[in-house]
Amino acid sequence: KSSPDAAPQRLPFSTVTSEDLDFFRKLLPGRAITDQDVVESSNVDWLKSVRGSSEVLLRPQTTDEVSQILRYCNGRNLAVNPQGGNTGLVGGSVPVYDEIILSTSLMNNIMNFDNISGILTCQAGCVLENLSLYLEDRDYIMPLDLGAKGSCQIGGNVATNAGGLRLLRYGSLHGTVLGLEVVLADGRVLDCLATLRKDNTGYDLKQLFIGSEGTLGVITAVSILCPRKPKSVNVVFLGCETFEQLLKTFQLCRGMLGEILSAYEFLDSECMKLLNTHLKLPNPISECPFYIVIETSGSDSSHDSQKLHNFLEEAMTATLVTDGTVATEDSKIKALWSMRERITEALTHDGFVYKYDISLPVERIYQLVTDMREHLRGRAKRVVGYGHVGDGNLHLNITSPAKDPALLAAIEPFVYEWTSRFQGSISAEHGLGLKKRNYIYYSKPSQAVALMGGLKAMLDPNGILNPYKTLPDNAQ
Ligand code: FAD
Ligand code: 2HG
Ligand code: ZN
Repeated sequence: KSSPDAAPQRLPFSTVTSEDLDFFRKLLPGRAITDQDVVESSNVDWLKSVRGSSEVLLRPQTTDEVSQILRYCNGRNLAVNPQGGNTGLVGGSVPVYDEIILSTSLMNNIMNFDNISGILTCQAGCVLENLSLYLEDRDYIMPLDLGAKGSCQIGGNVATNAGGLRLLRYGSLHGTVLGLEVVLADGRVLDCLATLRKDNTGYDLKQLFIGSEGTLGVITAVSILCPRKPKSVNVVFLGCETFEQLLKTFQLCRGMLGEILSAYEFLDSECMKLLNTHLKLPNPISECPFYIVIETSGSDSSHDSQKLHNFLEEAMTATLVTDGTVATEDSKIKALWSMRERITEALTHDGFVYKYDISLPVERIYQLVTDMREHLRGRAKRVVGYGHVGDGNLHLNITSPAKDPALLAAIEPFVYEWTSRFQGSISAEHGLGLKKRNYIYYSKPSQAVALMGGLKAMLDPNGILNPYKTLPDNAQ
């Protein structure tokens, strides 16, 4: 019996022939790439932790081209790896063997924006930050925001059901995505690109593809409900002594800021050291064991600052927080957000990173970090905790000078068993990809996994779409 971490066996897909290349080159003139220098960057993930050996990168521009590619590959039994901005953190976005990489990067047209309803319809390859800039000019914003915004694409966001920094306020993509266009494995185009807020005509098929990580279909277009751009935004960076105080501050802040609260994020002092050391970002306040980033977004700056002022006064008087700074102008807001958004980047400079993305009842999230530190007793270089407190989502990262199998054996399955004991999820927002696929049973019963396997078999009977990902090896 192989260990859950063992590399999967290559499944019996065909390999690409010169006839196949002729077909792709004719279909996509100049956009069927075989130059290995170019293909190489699409074979490696953002973390540089997994590497495939694909020799072909396809760059379609239209849904019809995606449809023709998949119909052909399905007929030839060629495996395909859908790829957006390649910022995924679980090894799902790059091939494992020689799967053809189907990149959505050239599918970057905005198709429509309705400035009464706030509904945006665009191709899947639009970069999140470009969509944000487009909307800001029209007094709207995207309902999601994340540190990878400059590279990740809306199709990749939907395919992973990315959470990010605004989920607390605007909810998950399962709520904000109103419609999808998806090309199925055999090339059929499923047009569920509705722009309606309400639609109960039968099963809500688009939901199946949100978070399916490229295993059920290629998302080619998205319609999404966007909130109005807030007229007033404030960001507060606070320090506190204990995680218990951080949670009490959260409760206080929910009560006192109410509808204007748009983010409640945290980092611990180990994260601060990473930011100082590797990115030379100075601590904006005095040293504390825990730091909180609070954002408010509202429509009346005097009302918002009054509320914020009252909250801060109360938090200080109750000695829940020990220090803090407030930003209202853009450049300082950005600087404070960097302290939270750039931790993932800072970690990559610290050595080999073991990354965990855990959902737990919120009062438990930091206990996992302290238990892990105690459990590892100095065997790791660093054990850091940060994340989306408001969503009960901890990012636990453990670094070591180099890849260390003994350390990994100490972390896993401890981390998964701990999470499962408290009914948590072993992947809150990053998905399962290649790296976490075999741990799905810690968070899902076998009947649920079997049903997932059944859906996969129905939609992609030859299993050509993103093989070795999401589903455990015994359900591929
Ligand atoms: P890719 O990485 O290219 O792909 C991700 C998965 O989706 C793969 O399985 C791929 O096969 C599939 N896929 C991509 N496009 C399509 C498509 N059109 N159709 C079907 N399948 C497709 N995630 C969060 O949830 N919250 C965060 O706060 C967050 N912050 C991040 C910060 C940084 C610095 C980085 C590097 C990553 C972060 N992520 C976060 C992880 C990641 O999920 C997101 O960056 C993003 O959602 C991935 O989008 P992408 O376009 O890069 O997709
Ligand atoms: C974040 O919230 C991302 O910053 C990345 O989800 C988390 O790198 C990580 O562990
Ligand atoms: Zn996150």
